[in-house]
Amino acid sequence: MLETKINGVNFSSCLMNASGARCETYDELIELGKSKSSAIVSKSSTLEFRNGNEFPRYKKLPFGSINSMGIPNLGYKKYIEFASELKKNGKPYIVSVSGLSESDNIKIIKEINSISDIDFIELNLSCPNIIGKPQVGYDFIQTKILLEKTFEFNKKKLGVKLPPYFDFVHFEEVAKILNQFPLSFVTCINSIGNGLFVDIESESVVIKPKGGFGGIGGKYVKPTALANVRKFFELLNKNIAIIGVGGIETGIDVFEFLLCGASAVQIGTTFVEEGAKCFERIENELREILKQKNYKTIDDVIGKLKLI
Ligand code: RRO
Repeated sequence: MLETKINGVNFSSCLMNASGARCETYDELIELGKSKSSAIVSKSSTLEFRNGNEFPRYKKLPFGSINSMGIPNLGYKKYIEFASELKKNGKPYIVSVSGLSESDNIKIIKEINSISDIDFIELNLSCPNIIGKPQVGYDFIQTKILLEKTFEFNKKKLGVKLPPYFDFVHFEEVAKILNQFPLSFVTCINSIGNGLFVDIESESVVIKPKGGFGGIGGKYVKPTALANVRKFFELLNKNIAIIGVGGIETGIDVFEFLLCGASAVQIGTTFVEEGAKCFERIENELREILKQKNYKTIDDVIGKLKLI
């Protein structure tokens, strides 16, 4: 009932973790393997190990979260090394790549191309938290050049993780670029970059890096995430699947993303706060709402949002 397929690869359900949430260490990835997440998505990886930004760098907020992690990760070689063990779970293994430069991205993607136990690359074009580095996805020329260089050699199934867009002209410009490449999927959205939360009691910011500015996730971003999924569903070639992320807490939230055109969804803030049991709970809630509405499979729901 909840199975989905992305570029010929079967997923036992449409629910998986979002990159960044509890997926940095070997133990966290093994736990994802044992959970009901239908895939294992790694933390965004860079050429070398990174400690990330200063603490505190993540804070739960009343309706979501703010983070400025700064890509703490083990370095891409470790996520390659873990692949054969992680594949024993039989789930797709998706390695997120967020090189600090175009040449870093190309080098990492080249190496992953020869690793058969990695099913997909999720190329992150949207990390908002590296000081002095703009989000690649907001620079359309740089995005196009990176994808051109990647697909000169890339044979691995590859998707891109996008920042949120807010303007119809920007959606059209980005979609025109993405449609030129054999992408397996787009994941939208990454956190809304450079939000600010104020703690009234201490009269201060709540995270240390970048003067308190950080990526906003959770309920705050759900309408923006749904809008991005919907717009890209309208504009992208039908062979590019859409993975929705942003503020999913319940099965009803997933149902909304499916209606807007997502073939799968990823869970970030809720997974951080609730742990791996969230996948089973949300799966059960989704099954319940599909039953109530007499849907047999999620394919009957995907993209069927009605206009009034
Ligand atoms: O590590 C981070 O600071 C981070 C990344 Br790579 C990302 O893509 N999105 C985010 O909210 N934080």
